[in-house]
Amino acid sequence: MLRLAFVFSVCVTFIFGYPNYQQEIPNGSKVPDPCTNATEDYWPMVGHLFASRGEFMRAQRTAEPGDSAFLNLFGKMFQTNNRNWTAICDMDADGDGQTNGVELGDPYCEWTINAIPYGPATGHPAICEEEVAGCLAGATRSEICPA
Ligand SMILES: [Ca+2]
Repeated sequence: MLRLAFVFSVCVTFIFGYPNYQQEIPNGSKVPDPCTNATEDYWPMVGHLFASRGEFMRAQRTAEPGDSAFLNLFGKMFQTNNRNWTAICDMDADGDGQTNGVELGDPYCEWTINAIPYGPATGHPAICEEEVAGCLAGATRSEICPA
């Protein structure tokens, strides 16, 4: 019975774990999807290469072991810094010249969990909306957005 409860909790964590990450960054559930440019079209899995859970799950089925998270540059930065928003707010994951804080609506890096962000998210922290010179490899719209 104890084993069954453990398996259940692991499954629940796996299925529902990612939305919890949204709560650990400002505007985590309302990051604009730069691939569609549609108003109120969001990229809920901000730290991953795929916007939707469906795309993510499909990719995981064919992933090599150790490559199943499909983290983008922001996700890797978030993970490397122990999911600490304050530590990465002033950084620029995609290299577009806008800090993560500016893109996620916390330009002064004052946001804390459960607080209302300073403003709305204006961009995706791992995808260069404008492909400027500083964009890092793996951060441009053409590299990440499905054709
Ligand atoms: Ca940026």
